Amino acid sequence: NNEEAAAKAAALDADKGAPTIFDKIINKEIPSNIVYEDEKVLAFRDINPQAPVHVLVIPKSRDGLTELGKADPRHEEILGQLLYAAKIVAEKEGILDGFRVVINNGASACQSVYHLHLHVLGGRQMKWPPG
Ligand code: IU
Repeated sequence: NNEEAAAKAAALDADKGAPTIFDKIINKEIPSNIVYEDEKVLAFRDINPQAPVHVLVIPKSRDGLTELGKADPRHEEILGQLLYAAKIVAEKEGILDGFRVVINNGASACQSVYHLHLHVLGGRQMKWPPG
């Protein structure tokens, strides 16, 4: 379908080094609602929230991480930092008692932006299995 084709095209562009919308958010060319930021990581509210708390946690440098499936050993440290930042976000948002961290990888998992991002979701009862 159209969405899948668009996601595949976006993945190809990103693999060739094309910037994504997240670069503009990182560079503050596009405003975002920042929840947490440090030297390596940025966390900001999703523009289309799927839960009362929906925050995206991204590496400031994509460094080839268009998707988790492209990770290699040099990414081990940033991957840990992203997951730890997800915990800090959950703590700041007051959802440590129940929250979900999601990574959509690839078109068939509905990934739409090809710059690795963790979704931190909470503030409501989550369901399982996810769709
Ligand atoms: P996905 O896992 O690639 O589907 O997630 C991309 C998310 O980025 C999605 O939840 C969008 O709502 C969100 N997003 C955003 O927060 N700001 C934007 O400018 C764009 C997408 I484009």
